Amino acid sequence: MKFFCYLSLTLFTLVSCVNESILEKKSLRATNELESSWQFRQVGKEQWYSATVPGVVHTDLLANKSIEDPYISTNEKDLQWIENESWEYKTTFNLTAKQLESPALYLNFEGLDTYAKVYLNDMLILNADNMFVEWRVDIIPCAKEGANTMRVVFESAYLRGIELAKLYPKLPADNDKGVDYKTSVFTRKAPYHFGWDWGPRFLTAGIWKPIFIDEMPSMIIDNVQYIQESQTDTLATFTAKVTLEVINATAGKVVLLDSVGNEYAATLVDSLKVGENIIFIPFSIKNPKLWWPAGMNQPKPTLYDLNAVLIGADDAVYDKTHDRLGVRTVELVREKDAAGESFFFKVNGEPLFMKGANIIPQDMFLPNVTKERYHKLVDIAVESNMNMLRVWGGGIYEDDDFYDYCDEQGVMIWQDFIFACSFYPWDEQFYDSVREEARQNVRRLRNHPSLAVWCGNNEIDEAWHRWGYKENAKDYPWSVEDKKNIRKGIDDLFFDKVLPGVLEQEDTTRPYHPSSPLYGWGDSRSQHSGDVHYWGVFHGEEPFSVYKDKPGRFSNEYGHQSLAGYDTWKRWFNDDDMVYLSEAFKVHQKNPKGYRVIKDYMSREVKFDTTDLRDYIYKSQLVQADGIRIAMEGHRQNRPFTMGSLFWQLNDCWPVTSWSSMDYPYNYKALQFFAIHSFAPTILSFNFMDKEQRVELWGITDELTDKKGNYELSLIEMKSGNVFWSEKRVFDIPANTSVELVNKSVKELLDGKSAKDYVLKLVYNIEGGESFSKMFYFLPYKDINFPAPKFDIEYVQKGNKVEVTITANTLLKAVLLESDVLQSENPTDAYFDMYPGESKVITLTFDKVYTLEELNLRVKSLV
Ligand code: BMA
Repeated sequence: MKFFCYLSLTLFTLVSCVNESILEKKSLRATNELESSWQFRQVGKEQWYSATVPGVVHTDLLANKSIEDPYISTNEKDLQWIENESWEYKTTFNLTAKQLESPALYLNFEGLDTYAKVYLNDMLILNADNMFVEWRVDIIPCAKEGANTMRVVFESAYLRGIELAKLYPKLPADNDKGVDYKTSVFTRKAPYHFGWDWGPRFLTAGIWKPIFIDEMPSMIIDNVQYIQESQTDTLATFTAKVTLEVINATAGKVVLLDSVGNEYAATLVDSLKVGENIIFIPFSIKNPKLWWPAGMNQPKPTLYDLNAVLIGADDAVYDKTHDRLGVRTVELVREKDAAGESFFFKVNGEPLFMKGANIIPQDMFLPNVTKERYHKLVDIAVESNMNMLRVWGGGIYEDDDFYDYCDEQGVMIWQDFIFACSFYPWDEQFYDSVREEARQNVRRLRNHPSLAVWCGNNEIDEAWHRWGYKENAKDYPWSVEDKKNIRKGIDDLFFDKVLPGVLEQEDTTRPYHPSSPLYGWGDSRSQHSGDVHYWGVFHGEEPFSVYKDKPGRFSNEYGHQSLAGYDTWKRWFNDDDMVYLSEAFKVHQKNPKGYRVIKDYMSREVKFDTTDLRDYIYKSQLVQADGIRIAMEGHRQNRPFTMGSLFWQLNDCWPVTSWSSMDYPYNYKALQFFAIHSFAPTILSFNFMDKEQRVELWGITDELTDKKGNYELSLIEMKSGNVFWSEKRVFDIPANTSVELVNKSVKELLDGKSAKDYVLKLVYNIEGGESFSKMFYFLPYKDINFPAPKFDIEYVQKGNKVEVTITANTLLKAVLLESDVLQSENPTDAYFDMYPGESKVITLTFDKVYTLEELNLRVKSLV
């Protein structure tokens, strides 16, 4: 039942009165995590084993040494039996008479993966079927004082998926992605668990999020939405939409307080009804400090603590919530223009270029993803000068810790709902489950200032229009009716009904984009309208230079594969796996084209020999990084036509050959080091127009102030460093723009010198900021006569760190410091070029102190 209490009823606005004591008061609502000793077993077997909650069956089996580590070597293949079984978890917990006297006593399951029957004292209390939903059950009817036993029985999601699939025409099992869509789309379980083109198949089951005992007083705060109404330099106004759940109360006061108890506003309601009561409370923040994304040369994002406290007529505190607000506006500007339709974000009224990457879940076994790991991921994004991450629709809605930290660090989030690359059921029962999932997750995430846009799904509209299913009567013998139904499912879920309906109710403050991208990359409209996933490079096997010709308006997926680092493989592979194309390497490459595409692109750029695995890996990473740099910087050069560049993909979920810029869990590939520079707020950037044989130099800044500086461009001989010609200039880049500084033909630049032996050297200084150097090579590396590398090297050991100073005597291309001991952190830099005479200090970190003999440090570079 809904009951709206408007402010006109009774309102106190007790500005600047301090209410610290309210914040300190204990709430009558008590939640306790159920951490009691859990056990689990395979259904049908006698033996119980100890279990960890939150957890999943794979990690419990591993902890009990019942299986080998799923990530090692070819173990994935041997562990597929787990998904066919049912698994049972049990525990015993005590309840007191006082707890049982609560107006309601709930068990809150924050997440069950996925088909779970929950029994309390042998009574069925819950039948769960969606891993993205939080379940809540009042246990008073079947709980007792003293010991209570709870059992949770998980049925195989795969077998359930097969049963559900029988009710529908055959839906795509896209071999291109190696994904078992035919069962995954019927189950509301993380799609990537069923396998993806960078992920193994592990259909986990288990209590993947905490369980709480929730002692309810007679009324609670069910949820609060903070809606920003207006923003000026002197005032930001908000409305708090507070939803109370009342079991048995008639009056209550909601007070909004800051972190030290200063009151923003308070509302007394004296006509509460049993059930849902919605209260609107306006309040304001004077002289607000704005929330800005990272990398704008703005202060760290400001967050305002908002505590909502529910106080009863007896003056007791019944319930509290805590949120942190950011004062900011975010608009997604999609306007028709001469070229097509724009797609860019305006933050606080400023059009901002979005730089970043797509993320996938950080692990196959989600309970392993801790708060620290979320922080690490976001820290890396910020260090890499990213201001946006896309939470991709084949994974999960991430944990609160992730969004909290993005709020703090100024990383904007593009949030897909969890649907990807296929077609989903079109019946009301499925829609209801999705509605509940969406409603809960929107409520959970909508107060985060970092959340910039909701997106219905990944590539589903594109799949319908362009992936050939509906034309492929042989594999998909769909009747006219089937096709109508499948399209109706897409329209209902994403365009017309289900998700738009939930957002209409729960969050109208953000833009909604029904399906990403707007048009598929093979459709020419994708180049001038909306967001684009440009896969002509890699999947279409076009050259990297196409990135410059086809930058799109907002490029939110593009990528190229490389192998994980040598040390990463060493960690997860046995010695005899460490051979190119060994069975283990094949198991850890899920792209159906195997290693062929990587190899083909490498042959275009470098000389290599697959028998030297270390060298092959190093070059695969260099080729990936160079290719993606063309896109990252090309997109930025092309602003304001192009206003976003999010590459595919930042992270991996296990050790694998993939499109990632760092391998599992956080080892930087060459691409990560390149991203740090290519996404830096202000850069000078080369562009090679290969058809015209011209070289451009661009000045780009995303900062909101004009940038000045100077640069020296010279043609040098790689072997000696001798300067053939050189010019010094100052530059001036107006705020938030890119400008062309140089545009010359290769002929003019080389002036008779050989492209095999000469290189353009650029050194630039940004006024009041940093200095950079970079090279431009006129030919693919395989055609260049790199000189035999000559350098001086010095080491200074500081505990477990080694500072390495390298001074180049010849040009050094793509320098990587290798060692015999695994580094425990990423080096401070790698894959950089050095011109003759240049010195650079790199710090390496190890888990303890080693002698230089043990480390056996080596300088690798491209020859
Ligand atoms: C994109 C993503 C993923 C996939 C990636 C690489 O389209 O949406 O489905 O992993 O391509 O193929």
